[in-house]
Amino acid sequence: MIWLKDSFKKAYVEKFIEIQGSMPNTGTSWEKYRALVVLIKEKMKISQAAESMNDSSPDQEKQVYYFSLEFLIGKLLSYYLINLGIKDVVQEGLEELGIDLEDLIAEENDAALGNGGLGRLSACYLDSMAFLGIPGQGNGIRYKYGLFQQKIVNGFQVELPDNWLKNEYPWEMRKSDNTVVVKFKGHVRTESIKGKLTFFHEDYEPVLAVPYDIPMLGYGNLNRINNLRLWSAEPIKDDLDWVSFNQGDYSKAVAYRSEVEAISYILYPEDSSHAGRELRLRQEYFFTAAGLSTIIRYFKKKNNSFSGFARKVAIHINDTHPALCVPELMRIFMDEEDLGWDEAWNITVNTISFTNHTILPEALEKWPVEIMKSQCPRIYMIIEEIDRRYREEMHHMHPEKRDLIEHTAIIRDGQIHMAHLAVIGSNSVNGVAELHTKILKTQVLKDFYTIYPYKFNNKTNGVSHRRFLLEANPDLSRLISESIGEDWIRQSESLEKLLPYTSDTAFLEKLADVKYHNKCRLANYINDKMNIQVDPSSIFDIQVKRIHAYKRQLLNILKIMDLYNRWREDPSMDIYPTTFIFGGKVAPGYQYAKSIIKLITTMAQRINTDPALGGKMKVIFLENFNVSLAEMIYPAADISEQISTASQEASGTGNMKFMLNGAITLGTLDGANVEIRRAVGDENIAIFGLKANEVMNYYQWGGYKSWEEYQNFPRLKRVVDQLVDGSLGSSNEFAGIYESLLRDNDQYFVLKDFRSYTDTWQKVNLWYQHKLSWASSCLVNIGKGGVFSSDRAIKEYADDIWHVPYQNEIPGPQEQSG
Ligand code: OAK
Repeated sequence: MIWLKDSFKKAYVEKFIEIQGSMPNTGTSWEKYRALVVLIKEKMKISQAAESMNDSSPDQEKQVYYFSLEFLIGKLLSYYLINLGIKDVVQEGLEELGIDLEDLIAEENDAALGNGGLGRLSACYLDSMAFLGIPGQGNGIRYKYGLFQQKIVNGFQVELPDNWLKNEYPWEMRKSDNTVVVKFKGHVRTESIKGKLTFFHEDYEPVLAVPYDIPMLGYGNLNRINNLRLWSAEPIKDDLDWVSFNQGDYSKAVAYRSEVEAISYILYPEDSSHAGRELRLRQEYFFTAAGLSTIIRYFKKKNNSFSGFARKVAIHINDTHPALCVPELMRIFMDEEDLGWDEAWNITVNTISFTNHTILPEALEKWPVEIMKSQCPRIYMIIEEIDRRYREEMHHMHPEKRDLIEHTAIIRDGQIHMAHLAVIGSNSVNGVAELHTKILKTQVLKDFYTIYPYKFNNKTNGVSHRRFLLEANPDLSRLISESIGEDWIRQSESLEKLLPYTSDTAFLEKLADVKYHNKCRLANYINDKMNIQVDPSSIFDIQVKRIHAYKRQLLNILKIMDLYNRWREDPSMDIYPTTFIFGGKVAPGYQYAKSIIKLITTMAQRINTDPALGGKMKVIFLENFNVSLAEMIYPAADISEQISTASQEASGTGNMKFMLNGAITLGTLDGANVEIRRAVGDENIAIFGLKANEVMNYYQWGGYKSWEEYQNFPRLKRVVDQLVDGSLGSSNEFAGIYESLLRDNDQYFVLKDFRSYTDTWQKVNLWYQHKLSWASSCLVNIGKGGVFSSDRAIKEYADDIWHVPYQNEIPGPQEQSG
C-alpha cells in the first residue's frame, strides 16, 4: 500500500496548494484531476522511470521495443489507481475532502492514438509487459489530433477533430534532452575514403523529434515502470527558418514549419487501407528513425560493441508501418557505427520481428520508388541494396524459380513492398490467430513460407483482462473474486475455477443480476445521450467495431429489417424483445461504409418510433465508440456479434472482450472465433455461415451468384428490394449498397450467409429464454476467457520471439509496501 487514507489526503491537499495556490475545494474538476495525476507521478517517481530506474546495473537487461503507429490507450487514471492498489483509499480520501473521484476520472481525455484493433492491441501489450516485468517500451507518434470524434447528425457520421491535448495531458513528460534530428529529402553524396565507400546525406530537411514519455504501470508491479515514448515533430528554430527569415524568404520558412509540424499533426483515420500518401511515409520514417536513435544511444551507454546487440534488444514492428526499421537500423550500423554490410545485416535481422495484422489486399503497404527516393534518399539506397542481395541469393539458391523471386522481391513495378521488406529483414513473422497464420502461410505469404518456414509462427491475440474485466466490470469482478479468490487478476487462466459453478443455480442468478445491472447502466447512458428508453430486460445484441464491408454490419441490419417485416406481419410472433446496439467509426472517405451507418440510423428511427411494435425491438447507434465507451458496453452485452466474412478478420479482439464479460458469441468461423469456439465448446457459442476455405474457393472461381440467392429466398429479396423501392424514403441513399449486393456480386457473401445467420439468430433468441442454460453458457465463456488475456499472448512473444524472461508470480498491489 503506497498510501493510507490520511497520508493521501494530506499529500493531495499539499500538492493542490503547491500547484494552484489555493485549497482544492476552490478548484475546477480539471485542476483536481491534474493535481491527482501529478501527485501519483511524483509518488511513483515516474519522472525517473524507464531507463534509469529499471536498469541500474551496468549490464543491460534485454529490452523489448514495440514500434507501432498506433497506441489506443484510452484513459489511465482509474486504471492506474487499480494497478497501484489505491483506488479505494483515493476514492474515500477524496470523498472526505468533498471531491467525487468519478468527476476527476471524467476529466481525462481518451488518448485515441489509434483506429481500432491494431492500436488497442499495442496498448494491451504494453500493459501486459509492464505487469509481467518485461522491460518493454512503446515507440510511436504523439499526434496532436487523435482519431476524430464522431457525431451522428441526421443519421450521418460527421467527423470533428479530437483535440485531446487542448488542456495539456498530465501523464506525459516532455524529455527535451533526448531530442534527435531526423533527416528528410536532400541527396546523398558518395565518396571513397581510405578505400571505403562513405555516404554523406546533404541538403536535407532537418526535423526535430522531441520525445514525450507516458508511464506504463502494470498491475501490482511497482518495481517496473515501463514507458511509452511518443515523438512530436518540431521545426529547428534557429537554423533553417532563421536563415530563411534573414534572407527574407518568409514563404520558405513558413512552408518548412508547417511541413514539419504536419508530421505529428494527425493520425490517419484509415483502418486497414493504405492511402499511399507522402505524409504517411514521412510519419513512418520519422518515428522509426527517432525511436532507433534512442535505442542505440541507450545501448551504447551500457555496451562497447554491437556484437551482442540482438541479445540485448528486441525490436517488434506492429504491421508494416514501422518496417523502415530494417533499412534505418542498417544505415545507423553502417554509416554511423562503421559496421560492414554482413555484420549489420545479421544483427538487424536477428533483432527485428514482425506481426502481420490483415490479409486485406488494400491494406498492404506499397510505396512508389520515387516518393521513397525523394523523402529518404539514403534509406532508398539501402532498400535497393537489400533487394539486390535478396534477388542474388535467391537466384543462387533457386536458379529455376524466377517467378518466386519476382513474387517475393522488395522492389517491383516501381513500388516498394513493405511486407516483403519486413519478412526478409526480420527473424520472426507472425499472424494473430491460428486461421490467420494459416492463411498467411498458404496464401498471402506462401512463397515466403517456402523460403523461410522457420520464421513463421502464430501468436493469437489477447486483451487486457484487467482493463476489460477488472476495471470495466467491477460487479462481475467482485462476484468472481468472492467465489474463487483474486488469483484470476494475475493468472487469467484461474478463471477456469468458475466452471464448477455452471450448475450452481444461486451463482447463476447472481451472474444474471450483475448483467442486468450493467445493462441498466448502459440503458441510462442511452437515455441520457439519445433520449431513447431501452428495456434492460430485453436482449442486448451488440456489434461494436470499425464499420467495414468485411465486418458485415450490413448483414446485421438486413437481419433486423427482416425481423421487423415479419413482426409487423405477425405481431404474435414468438421472439424475445431485443435491443440491437451498434457502434463504430468509418474512415471519412469510405462512402460505402458511411451509407451503412445511414441505413442503421434510418431503420433505428423507423423502428424506435413504431408504436405497433410495443417496444419489442429497439435499434441504437451509439456515437463515438471509443475505449471508454467500450468499457461500458462489453459488460452489458448478451450477444456478441462477430460476423465477418470467414477468412477476412485476422483475429478480432472485441470478441475476446465480450466473452470475458459473459456474452455469447454469434459468429462465423473467422479469426479468433475459431479458437473461442474450441475453448467454450459448440454448446456455448452460436456459429453460422460459410467457412474460410469455402469463401476462398469461391474467390478463386470469381465469387458466387448472389442473384440466385436473392431470387430463391423471398424474405431476403424483400429486404434487399427495400433498399431501393422507396420504403426507406425517397432518396437514392442505399443504391450503392444494393448494387454491391447484386451487380457487384456481393464480395462479402452477405446474401449467401443471410439464411444461416437469421436462423441461428432465432435459435439464440430462443436459447436466451432458458435463463439458466443461458447464464451457464455465459459463465463457461468467462471461465474459458482467461486464455485470451494479453498476459498469455505476451508470454508467448517473450518465450518464442523476444527471448526475454518475465515474472510469473507477481504479488498483488496490496501486498507491496512503499
Ligand atoms: C490496421 C491497419 C493496417 C493493417 C491492419 C490493421 C488492423 O487494425 N488490423 C486488425 O488488427 C487486429 C489486431 O491484431 C485484429 O484483431 C483485427 O482482426 C485486424 O483487422
